[in-house]
Amino acid sequence: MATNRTFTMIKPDAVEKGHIGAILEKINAAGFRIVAMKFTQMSKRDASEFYAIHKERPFFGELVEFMTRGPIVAAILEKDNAVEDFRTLIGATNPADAVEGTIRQLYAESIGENAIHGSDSDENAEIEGNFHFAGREMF
Ligand code: 3AN
Repeated sequence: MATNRTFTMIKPDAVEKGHIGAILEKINAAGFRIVAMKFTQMSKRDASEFYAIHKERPFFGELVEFMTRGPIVAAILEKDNAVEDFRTLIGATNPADAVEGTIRQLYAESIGENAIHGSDSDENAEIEGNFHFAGREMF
């Protein structure tokens, strides 16, 4: 099913620095509606499962450590063309390459600690959203 929803996480680095409010402001200003949201912390097991697709990558251990070191905000967002428009709003994976005004250009430190996640396809939005909001029938 093509959806008008995507999934996001405000990552531990951005939460630690107090950027939750500013990031949510940008998300709302860009026309996304928050349809589900929670403040939570991932366990090592959660993060390993969530990022299983990257398990052979050299940065996998670092990624799991980082994503579990503090709380995150997980949310499901709705807007026409949500997945693609949200990827545009957050900017490139490496903040050094992110376009001016994007969330990663404004709030991210590095490719490893890059402030925010956005699903890269409708299919992954559904998988990732259901991972964090199981049983809520968001997709
Ligand atoms: P995106 O989050 O932009 O879709 P992916 O799917 O390539 O990027 O990577 C998933 C996550 O893995 C990134 N958000 C980032 O935190 C981490 N990551 C990607 N590449 C690297 C890298 N070279 N070194 C450390 N962490 C990385």
